[in-house]
Amino acid sequence: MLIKLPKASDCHESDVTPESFYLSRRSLLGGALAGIAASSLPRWASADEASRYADVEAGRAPAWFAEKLPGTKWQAITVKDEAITPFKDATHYNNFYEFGTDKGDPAANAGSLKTEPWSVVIDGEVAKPGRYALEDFMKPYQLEERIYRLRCVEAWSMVIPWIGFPISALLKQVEPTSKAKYIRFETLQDPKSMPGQRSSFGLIDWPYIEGLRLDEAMNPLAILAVGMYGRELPNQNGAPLRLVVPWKYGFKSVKSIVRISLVSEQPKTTWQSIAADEYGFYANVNPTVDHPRWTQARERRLPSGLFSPNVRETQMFNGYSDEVAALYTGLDLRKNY
Ligand SMILES: Nc1nc2c(c(=O)[nH]1)N[C@H]1C(S)=C(S)[C@@H](COP(=O)(O)O)O[C@H]1N2
Ligand SMILES: [Mo]
Repeated sequence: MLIKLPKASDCHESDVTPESFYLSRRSLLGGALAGIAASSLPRWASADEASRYADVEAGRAPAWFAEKLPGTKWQAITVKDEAITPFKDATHYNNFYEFGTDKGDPAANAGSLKTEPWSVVIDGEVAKPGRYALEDFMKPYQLEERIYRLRCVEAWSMVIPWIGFPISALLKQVEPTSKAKYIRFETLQDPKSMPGQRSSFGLIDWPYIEGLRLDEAMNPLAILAVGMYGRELPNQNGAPLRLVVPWKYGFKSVKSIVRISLVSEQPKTTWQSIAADEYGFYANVNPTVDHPRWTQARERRLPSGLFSPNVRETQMFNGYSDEVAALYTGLDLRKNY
């Protein structure tokens, strides 16, 4: 993100596909292209799920995901009048430093990540700590599709259809004690499969850590995602389990989670440790508080090309003020950036 000190103007237009198009496959169903389209779909997908998004690359969904997917509550929350970012852009323009610092590195390198078997540890201030195989961990939760804006602190944005479940449902299961004030998330640490963790480039103290205040985690918009675009998460997007908090800068949405801890003190997060004056704990999207090195008033919505830069005004809390502003009454958002 900032290790290479990019400026807001540092837009690698060649990284994105200017002419990428988004088209619901629904409109193709029954048409001449339907047969071709269907062949590129995940093997488990029913015709209905198959028709949901265009140009979705086939995945290899774990059995638990394939079983749960048909029960998904589709478009439980969505955005109005904003096009969904093409699958190709959402999966080839990524930040996942464990796999390299260039936007194309995660797509190129994350194939080495082994997501099955996967286990998640729940610990800290909870009545029910434990280590769970992911398929058991997921059992209590009904999947929901949430179409959210994603705003990176680097001033680009996308609209992504996630599949996941609210963190509040997890907290109900694990029962935080009265001492729990924050929730801390930890990414896998595995230098064997994550080239970024073995590079000499030593700014980041792995594993990647993020956190939320408990009331933020309880907000209905905060989810743990296991899928996107009607399929399981591609590795580069944080398979098999990642956080999504749409009113905060993207770096809060930690990927490939192996440990979730309820804690009494505010966790020290990865980006805070690297540059506390640039990346705060809150990291709420805020067009009126600039990053020390660039403005946050505007963003580039991907796909964005040289001749159609697709710049838009950034919205307070990324457009989710109605849902989340009350969490911050009385808090100085200039100090608590
Ligand atoms: N473990 C881990 N999680 C991470 C990152 C990372 O480098 N490592 N990058 C963050 C940043 S800066 C952003 S913008 C989002 C990008 O998510 P996406 O690639 O799925 O769009 O992931 C976040 N989660
Ligand atoms: Mo980001």
